[in-house]
Amino acid sequence: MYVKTELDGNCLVIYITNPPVNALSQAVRQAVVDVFKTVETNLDIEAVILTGQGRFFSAGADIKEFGKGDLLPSLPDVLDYIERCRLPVIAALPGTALGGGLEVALSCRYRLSVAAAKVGLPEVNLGLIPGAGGTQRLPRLIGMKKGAEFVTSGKPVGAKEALKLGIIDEIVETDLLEAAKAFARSLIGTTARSPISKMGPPEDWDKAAFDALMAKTKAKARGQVSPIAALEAVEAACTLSFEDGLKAEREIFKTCLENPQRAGLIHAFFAQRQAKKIPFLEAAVPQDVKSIGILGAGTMGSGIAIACASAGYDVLLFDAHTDALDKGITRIHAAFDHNIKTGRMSQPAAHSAKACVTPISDMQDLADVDLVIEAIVEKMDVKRAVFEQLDSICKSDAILASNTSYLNINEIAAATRRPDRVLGMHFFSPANIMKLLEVVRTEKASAQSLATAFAVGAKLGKIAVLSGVCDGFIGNRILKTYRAEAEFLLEDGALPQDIDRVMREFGFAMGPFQVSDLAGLDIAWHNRRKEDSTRDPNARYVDIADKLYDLGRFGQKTQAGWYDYKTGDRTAYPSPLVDDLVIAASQAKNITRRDISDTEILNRIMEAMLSEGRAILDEGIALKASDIDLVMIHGYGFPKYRGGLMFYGGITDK
Ligand code: 3H9
Repeated sequence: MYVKTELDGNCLVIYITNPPVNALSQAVRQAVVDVFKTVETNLDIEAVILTGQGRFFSAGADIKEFGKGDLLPSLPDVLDYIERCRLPVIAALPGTALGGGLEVALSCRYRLSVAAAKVGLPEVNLGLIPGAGGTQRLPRLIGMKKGAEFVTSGKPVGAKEALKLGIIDEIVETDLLEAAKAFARSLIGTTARSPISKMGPPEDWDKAAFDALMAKTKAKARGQVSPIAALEAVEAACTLSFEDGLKAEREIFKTCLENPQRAGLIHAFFAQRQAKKIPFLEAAVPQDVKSIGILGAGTMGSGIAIACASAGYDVLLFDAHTDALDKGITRIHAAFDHNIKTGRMSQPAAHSAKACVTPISDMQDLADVDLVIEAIVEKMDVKRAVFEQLDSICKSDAILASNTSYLNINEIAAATRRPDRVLGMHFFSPANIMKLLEVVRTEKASAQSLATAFAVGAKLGKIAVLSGVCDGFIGNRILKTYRAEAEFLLEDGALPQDIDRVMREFGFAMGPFQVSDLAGLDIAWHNRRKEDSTRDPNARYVDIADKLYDLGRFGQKTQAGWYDYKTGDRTAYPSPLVDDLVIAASQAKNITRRDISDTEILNRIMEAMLSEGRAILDEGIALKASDIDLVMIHGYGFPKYRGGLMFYGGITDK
């Protein structure tokens, strides 16, 4: 049953009934059309309400149906039935209406909602544009500028904002359906307002303003086509009749549907949902976590503290050095103040988050916390000593997590008497912004401990992915092969600026050498020295970065690294000195430099990463190929519209 109806006197309530989110699958569309046909013939019905069963009005078209051909009736056909209905249809939103869900609501004559409802057109995030009149109706209703914002950002707004914009006519604080019925009955015998399709084009249409918006959208899209396509459809709404605009929208929608970016983005959407589905954690009940101790008030520890406090956890921030602790607290407060300034957080929310963070200089104060996240120096002996100490201080059921980027957490766990409650929670810098969290499964970690880490990750708004223990876990291990191959390419004939350009054109925000200049060549140099004793002496080692370090070229911080920089200017200028160094490095190894095409650069880097990805899968470090995709997208800037590394390489989960 995809639609349920209830007749209350002369008022028909139609419920979309397709749990969990009332997606508008073919069966739902057919059922809605069938009901509307009966409305036409049953003249006892004098008022019609369309609503959703449960907490969603509808999350839009059924994403699983894309790419499966035309499954009739189409959503635009359904909207046609609703709009042409002999009675004015009232949409009653019991919760969220997204994409096609909002388009359905916009085809109704009036819209009422609960206060918790959200509305939005997020199709752009799936590589699509609204394809059932959303780009034509919404700008007519709320104007070109606001309409453009909706379709290009894909961000939903709350009911209050929707009311202000005129998307919703009324927020109902009492019983939604009773209010909707009363509203519908009050219309009987009156002339209802015209449908949105009969409204004139947006009054704020301004070609110059639109062109500026398009230029901004193109710059921001970085290779993704859907935001630009969505804006083109808005232009059609402003310059064509409704019917012609609808045709233009349909054409643009179809082009997006066939673009591989749509498949990549939809893969990423489902990958995110799949990452939570871990067979051996299904039965585990997460522990209750209210308070979190964070060890280390450096950049990473402070970022984690901001994320935890923003999510409402009580945070005890420990650092053995008073200076570092003071700096950490200052950094945290500055971040919350910045959030207020930029409108990301309300003043009361930021103040209460600030109040959640308590600085402590005595580790004994961690005795009662539910979870500890350690973010101190990357030295095994120091970490083992700290975990041994934590083990004796913290209550017996507290979970102890390390934020190490590459150390063997099994060894850290072995320093405690609770190895089942020790695991990795690897955040990415800045930890309050970056979405990725690698939850690292140690040999003895219990299902409950891992489930708890996932639950905390979800509360922090992170995309948590399970990783096994290995050097660098999933992400840094792949990153290492990326960097290594980029450096091999240098010796073989490419220059840093060639490689960086190719990777930017592929969709990364920055190339590997720009990233290296940003992160600091000195830090990477120290990391390499730690690996000297264990590195395979027969492995190919490129020493150009060491030579740059010797010259004091540490990257942006010294205004010289792989590139040259000017004061107050972060532009990376290719450096003749670095070019000479690169050429000299090839000569020193008797490598004859040759022209390396852009295609070779891309293919070699991708193949190096893919080969590591395959090994990570084979070894069981990642459970699924799509988990690797998520790590690369959300931790390393792999373009989401390409679906992630493994998807790009044609490797998907069975
Ligand atoms: C569109 O409408 C195009 C039209 O303009 C034109 C057409 C011609 N379809 O995220 P959750 C599943 S494009 C199918 O874990 P939450 C999801 O996979 C669409 N399935 O819950 C998951 O399944 P499972 C535009 C969907 O509460 C389950 O529902 N709409 C759809 O954290 C629960 O999802 C969007 O882009 C769907 N549309 O978040 C909205 N949506 O249990 C996309 C969800 O098997 N959806 N599922 O893993 C979302 O943003 C979130 O899912 C939502 C709920 C906010 C709705």
